Amino acid sequence: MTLIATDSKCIVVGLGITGLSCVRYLLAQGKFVTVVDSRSTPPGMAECKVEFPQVEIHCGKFDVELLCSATQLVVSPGVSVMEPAIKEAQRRGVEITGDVDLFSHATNAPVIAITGSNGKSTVTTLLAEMAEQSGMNVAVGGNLGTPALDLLGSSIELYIIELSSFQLETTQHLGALAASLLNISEDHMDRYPSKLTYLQAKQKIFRGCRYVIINDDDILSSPLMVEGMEPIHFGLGKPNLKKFSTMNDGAESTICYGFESLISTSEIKIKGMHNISNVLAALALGTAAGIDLNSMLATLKTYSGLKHRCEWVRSVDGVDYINDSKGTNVGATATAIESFGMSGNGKVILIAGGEGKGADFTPLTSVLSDFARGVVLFGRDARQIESDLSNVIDIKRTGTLEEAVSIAKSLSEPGDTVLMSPACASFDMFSNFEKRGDAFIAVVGGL
Ligand code: UMA
Ligand code: ADP
Repeated sequence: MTLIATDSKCIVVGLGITGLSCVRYLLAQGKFVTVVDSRSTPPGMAECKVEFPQVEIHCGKFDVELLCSATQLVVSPGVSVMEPAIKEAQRRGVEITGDVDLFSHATNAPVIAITGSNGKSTVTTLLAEMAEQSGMNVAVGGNLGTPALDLLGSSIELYIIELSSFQLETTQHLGALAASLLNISEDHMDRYPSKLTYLQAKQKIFRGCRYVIINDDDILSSPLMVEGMEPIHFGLGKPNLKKFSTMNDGAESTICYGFESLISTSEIKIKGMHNISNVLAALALGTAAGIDLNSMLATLKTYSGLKHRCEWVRSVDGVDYINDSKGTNVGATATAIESFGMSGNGKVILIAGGEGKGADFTPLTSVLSDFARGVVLFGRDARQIESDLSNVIDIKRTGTLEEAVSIAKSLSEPGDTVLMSPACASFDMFSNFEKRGDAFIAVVGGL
């Protein structure tokens, strides 16, 4: 006989991959589950109908009374908790939660959690590779791709999850073994009324956390420390006790812990100062997780980074073409321009544009005037970006990525770098950043 806990009614809000993972998990817990999605045909609908024919699915505008009839709303990351129907349900006493809360209640195994405006996927995957190389049975996912609930397994020794501000909005208590807010720069301003609200969502990662991994280069990465929390620091600045940083004796630069050198930066496969910062974060998180130091250092010599992140594509007529399609906010793009501007012999020609997410692009002006020869803009918000950057540099605007690459080529000189780092989401023209990166690679391949 199956026992059904009919005292509670869970409504899953959103039927993408997260919504599906929540339905699957809640039904296995014996809960009564209904699904709502404001889209007319949400991507998970067909699968849900086949796998769980007993679950009611309501599509279209959220029905406030329906949401208020729930005991619990399990809200997907794509839906803001500020959505009026959700606010109203909350006002009437309905519990608001999300998949990450459900996940953290469901496991006793240690969880390492990573958020930040940039570098999340790099740190998450690097740390996962370190843990695997040390022989641990790890599960890795979250915002990276696999919803947290789909990672659950009885033999998992360590969970490593990347979390977005969207996922953290609904996370009341994570209780991670170690957590890090890698850095903060403006993003998702179409979802948040201010940078402060975005930061407040990110800071929720530290709730109930044991080891707090603090970036000394970004003051906003640190929470208000409470009893039971232990800090481990990292940063590109001066070495210190209990800190992962870098030392330079003139001849070589090394990664160090405290005042002890661990590995020369020249031995690390991923390049650029932002990646050194990512390496330091991974070492600090790995130390908190008890991963063997030698395994971590060995991984640094082999981990080659993820596709679409400052990825070298090809050299044509002495010009390097770089795919940074995952550069989807101003902070990431500024970092990429600086990184290639400082390391290359020539100048950068930036290809940018897409869905601007309400961002202010003016912070790009100083790095562009220092390192760029020109900017080529494409996509929906090209005009707004142009007006934010006006008078700084030679700007061209065009309709397609093909034309953008061709214009960038005509502007370039030997030694230059053509960098596609859009500072924008891709959804105006592509289904995701991977498709945009692949399109760039294909166009560059045809030059
Ligand atoms: N949507 C509606 N109505 C709804 C529900 C969703 O219009 O009722 C829209 C959302 O506005 C969004 C889209 O549908 O544009 C997808 O939302 P979702 O919550 O169904 O998303 P999932 O398919 O479950 O994927 C989510 C994350 N997506 C978002 O946060 C938008 C994925 O991160 C994540 O990999 C996945 O869960 C597993 O954890 C993607 C992402 O773009 C890669 N993340 C943002 C980023 O990295 O910048 C935060
Ligand atoms: P996220 O998962 O947070 O989007 P990724 O690791 O996928 O971050 O990197 C996306 C882009 O962000 C990179 O291609 C690079 O341009 C930039 N980036 C990566 N790490 C950092 C960092 N530590 N600081 C600033 N920018 C970074």
